Amino acid sequence: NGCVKAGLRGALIVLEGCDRSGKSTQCSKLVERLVQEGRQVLLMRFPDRTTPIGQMIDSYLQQTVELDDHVVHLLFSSNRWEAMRKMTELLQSGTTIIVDRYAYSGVAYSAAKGLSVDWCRQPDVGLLKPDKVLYITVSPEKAAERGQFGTERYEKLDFQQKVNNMFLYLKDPSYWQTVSGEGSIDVVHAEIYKLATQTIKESEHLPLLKL
Ligand code: DGP
Ligand code: NA
Ligand code: NA
Repeated sequence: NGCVKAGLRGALIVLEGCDRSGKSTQCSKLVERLVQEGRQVLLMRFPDRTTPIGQMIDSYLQQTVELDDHVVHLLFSSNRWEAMRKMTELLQSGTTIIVDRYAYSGVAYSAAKGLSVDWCRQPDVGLLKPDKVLYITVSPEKAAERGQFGTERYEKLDFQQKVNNMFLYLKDPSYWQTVSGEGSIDVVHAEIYKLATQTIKESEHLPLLKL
């Protein structure tokens, strides 16, 4: 029934989307349900603002410091790299990891500022490759209606439109699936739950890959 089985690895499942797409709500709901079912599951998010690098990123996002766009890009990537050893061990020991944002946010947000996509991809080469990316789409107008938009750097309608376009450009149909985030929380959850449980099942015998 999907509970812990000896020797099987966990799946790496990433939720991506623009700000206010409902990603974080959906990540929590998904993890809560999988845990209730008795599965070995962990929720992670990037940026992880708790590490020293994450604290620099947090200051940048809260607009209390200014940093060069390249520097910020490398900090976000470093923040993912510092979690790789732990993530690899967890996956190999059978824990599924649900991740709120990953390297695709890294490229989408930095390339939306005008940095080259090729340059942006390089620091993330070698990170663990997700088994599935679930891209939650909400029109930027709808996202902006959801409140609190505009308190952090990047949370502006025209910039979010650029980010959304970059995500669509980066989307790799071989392991990405798009989920409409415009329905009710429960409707969106049902779709994400279905795709996530399929992915857990399909990944258990596959090798871990790298970006
Ligand atoms: P969140 O805590 O998920 O709302 O993310 C904070 C903000 O940081 C959000 O606007 C998206 C942006 N972001 C997340 N990851 C990256 C990244 O790797 N690079 C850049 N430039 N921005 C990112
Ligand atoms: Na945000
Ligand atoms: Na969020």
